[in-house]
Amino acid sequence: MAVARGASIADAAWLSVRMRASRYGAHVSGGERLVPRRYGASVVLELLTRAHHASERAPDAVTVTVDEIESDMIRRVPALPVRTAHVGDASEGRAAARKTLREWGVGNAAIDTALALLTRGANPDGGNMRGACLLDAGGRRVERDPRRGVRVSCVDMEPVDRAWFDGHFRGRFPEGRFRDALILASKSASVAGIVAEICWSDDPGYVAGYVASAQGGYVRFPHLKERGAPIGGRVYFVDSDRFDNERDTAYMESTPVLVTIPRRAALKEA
Ligand code: WAQ
Ligand code: MG
Repeated sequence: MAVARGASIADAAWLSVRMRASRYGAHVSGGERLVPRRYGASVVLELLTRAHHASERAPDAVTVTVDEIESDMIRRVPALPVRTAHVGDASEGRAAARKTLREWGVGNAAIDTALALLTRGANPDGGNMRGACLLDAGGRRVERDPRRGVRVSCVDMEPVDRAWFDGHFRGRFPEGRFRDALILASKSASVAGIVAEICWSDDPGYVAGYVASAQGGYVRFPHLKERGAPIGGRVYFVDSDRFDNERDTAYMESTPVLVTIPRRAALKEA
């Protein structure tokens, strides 16, 4: 391999680092990063630390997987523009989220199903899923494994943009959940067959959520569930005519993508 003077072979590749934590076999938390190789060790440590602190439920098993990624395999997609819809409580938030999804062309039947799944827990065995549900226009689940769902992975923010983002939002969003959610939403919105998404956290203390789409961007709602509720999740609304389940699921789970911030001004006021 040819390496430029001053660089080292160890810098030539990137690493996809994935973490999943469980307790008695049930999903507790997860995380995904895509970083230059030299950050690998510190990112593994960061995800392990997160596994043990991210949730009120202590995990009894944590798996960290590290895969090498050639830099020329990585695609870049722009971060979705962001706005906040100011709502006073969860029911106002859900009504506003529904209205936004309707404007983006999602039908009431699919929205009803999504809200019901995210409220009671989308896992057929009960509780949270590790990944996301896929719903077609009729509200039918089309993900291949409804227990696991689709886990968007092999994705991160371009390091220089991530550093800017964290500096800019440290005060308002110290936990990094907004950043992590924007990264996942931006990758998913780059799939032509995904019409929109809705998400809120399974963390009982984190009540904000969002809807997102390629056409409308990332719309945050400071309240999308009741405080204390331990159930959350993600639902992608797909257009079955354009969504190729096998190809697009493979893209979401394993095509390396870096989310870039082409215009910082578009995020500053989020
Ligand atoms: N791919 C697919 N689904 C995922 C992924 C992933 N990489 N990560 C989490 N999920 C699913 C899974 O079912 C979780 O139970 C659920 O989403 C919630 O995950 O702007 O923190 O990590 O401040 O708890 C929204 C940010 C935060 C709102 C969402 O989600 C804002 C959050 P959590
Ligand atoms: Mg969580």
